[in-house]
Amino acid sequence: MTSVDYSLYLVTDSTMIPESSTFLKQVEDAINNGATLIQLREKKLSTLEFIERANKVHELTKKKGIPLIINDRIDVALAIDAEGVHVGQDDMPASIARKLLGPNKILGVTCSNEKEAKVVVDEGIADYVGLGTVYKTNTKKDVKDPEGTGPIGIRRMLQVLSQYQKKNGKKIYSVAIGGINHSNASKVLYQCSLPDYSLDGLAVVSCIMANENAAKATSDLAELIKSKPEWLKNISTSSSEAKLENKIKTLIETKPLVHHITNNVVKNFSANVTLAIGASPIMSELAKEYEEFASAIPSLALLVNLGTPSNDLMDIFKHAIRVYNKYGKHIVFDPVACGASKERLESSRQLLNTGQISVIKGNVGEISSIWKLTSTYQKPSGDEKSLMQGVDSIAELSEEQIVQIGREVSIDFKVVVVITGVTNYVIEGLDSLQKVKGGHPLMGYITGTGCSLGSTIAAFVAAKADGTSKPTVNIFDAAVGAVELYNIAGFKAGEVSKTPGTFMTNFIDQLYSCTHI
Ligand code: 3NM
Ligand code: MG
Repeated sequence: MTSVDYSLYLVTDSTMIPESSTFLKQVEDAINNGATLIQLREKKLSTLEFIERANKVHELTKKKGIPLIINDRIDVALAIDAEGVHVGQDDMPASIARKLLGPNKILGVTCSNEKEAKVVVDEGIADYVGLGTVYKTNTKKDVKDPEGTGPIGIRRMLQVLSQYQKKNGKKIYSVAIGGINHSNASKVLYQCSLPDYSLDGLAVVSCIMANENAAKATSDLAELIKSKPEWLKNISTSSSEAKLENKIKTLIETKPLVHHITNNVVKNFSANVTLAIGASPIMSELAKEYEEFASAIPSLALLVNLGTPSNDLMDIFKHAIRVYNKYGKHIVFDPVACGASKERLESSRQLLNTGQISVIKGNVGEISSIWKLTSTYQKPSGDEKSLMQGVDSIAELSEEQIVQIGREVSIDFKVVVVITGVTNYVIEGLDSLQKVKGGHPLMGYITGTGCSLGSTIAAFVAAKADGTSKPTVNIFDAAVGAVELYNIAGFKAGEVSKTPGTFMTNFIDQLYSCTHI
C-alpha cells in the first residue's frame, strides 16, 4: 500500500475508556477528527470477540478511507482483510509475518533500540517502525525502557533508517510511541528529526482513548502535528557576525523582562545584574500567574535555575516550561550542580523532557553531566570511550573534548549551549562555536556570578538582541552577546578591584557602564 498518512496514529486500548463513553465511540470520534491510521490492539479478547470488534472498527475506518492495522494477530488481520499488521519484538518475526500477509499489506514493527532498528532495515520488509518508548507510560507495562529513551534515543534509531534510505532510495516510515500527549507532541516531532530524515508521525494511546472528549483530543493533536509550534516561530537560524554594540542597543531599547525561578542564594544579586544591564527582573514562584505573564508581555524570557531544588519547585518549573513554550517565549536553563546527585540529574532530565529549552548554560561539570545523562540511552559505548578515554575528571578534559561535549548536548536537545569557565564556549550544533575569554578570577569569589550570566543571556534572548532587527531571534548570536558583555564587565571590574566585596560593586557598575554609557 502506498501513501499512508502516518501522522496521527491511534493505537486502541479498551481498558481505559471513560465511563461516559464506549470503546467504539472513542475510536469513531478519533477517526472523524483527524486520526490518520488506527491500530486495534487487544490483549484480552477471545479470537471471536477480536474478530467481531475488528469488523466493527474496520467499518468505521473504511468509511473514512484510513487503514486499519491489527496488533500482533495476523490471523485476525487476514480474517477481516485489514490493511495491515503490527508486530512487536516478541511476536511473530517480521519475515514470517510478511510471508503470511503477502506484499500488499502494511507491516509495522516495534523497535526499542538501534540494534532492533538495524535488524528491521537489514530485512527491509517492514513498511514502518514504531519507535519507543519515548517517555514513561502507564499504558504498556512490559516496555523495554520504562523511563523512556527520550527524543535522543529515538534519533539514534532514525539514524539507522536514514542510512537505509540513502543506500536504498527507499524509505521505511516511522512513528514514535510512548507517553506522547498534547504537551510534548510538537517537541517530540521537532527533537526527533534529523536533517535528512524526520519522523512521519506520532502514535498515541491514552491521550485519546482515555480522554473524556476524544473528538477534541484528536483534533487538537492533529492541529499540533500540522502547525509550527509557537516556540519555533521566534527563532532564526542564519548566524550573523553582529556587533556587540548593536546587541546592547537593542537590549536597552527593548528593556526586556526576565522571569527568574532561581535559587535563594542568588535572587538579590541576579535582580541587580538584570537591572544593571537595562532589563527588568521578576521573581515568581506563583505558577498561576505565568499564563498571564507569558501571554501578555512581549519581551519576556524565563530563567530556570536548579540551584535550590524541591518537589514543589519541580512542579512549578514544569508548569512554567509548558506555559512559556505555549506562548513561544524562550527559556534559559541553568542545571546548577546537576552532577552532584542522582536526583538532581533526574530533575534535569525531567525538565528537559518537559518542553523545549532555548539555552542551557553551565560549567564544564554541569554540561558534561547533562551529556552523560543523554549517554545512558544514546551514545554507543564506542563514542563515549573515544571522547572520554583516559579522562578521570572533567578537570582533565581538553578543549577539544569540552567543545565536543557541548556540541553533542546542543544537538541532542536542540539548544544553544553555553559552557562557562576560564574560557567560555557558546556552541550550537556542529557549525557554530564562539569562544569568549573569562572575565576575572574574582568572579569566583562572589555567589551568583554564574547564575546571573543566566539572567543576562535570558535578557538578550528576550530582547532579540542578536545584532539584527529581524522579528525572530538568533539565539546563538544573542547568547554570544550576553557572554561577551558579562565577561568584559567582569574584566573591567577586576582591573579596578583587589578584593571580592569591591569587585562585586564594581562589577554591577561595569555592567551598567557597558550598557548605558
Ligand atoms: N508500545 P501512551 S509504548 C503500545 O514502547 C505501546 O513500544 C510502546 O501508550 C512501545 O500513548 C505503548 O498512552 C503505549 O503512552 C503508549
Ligand atoms: Mg505485540
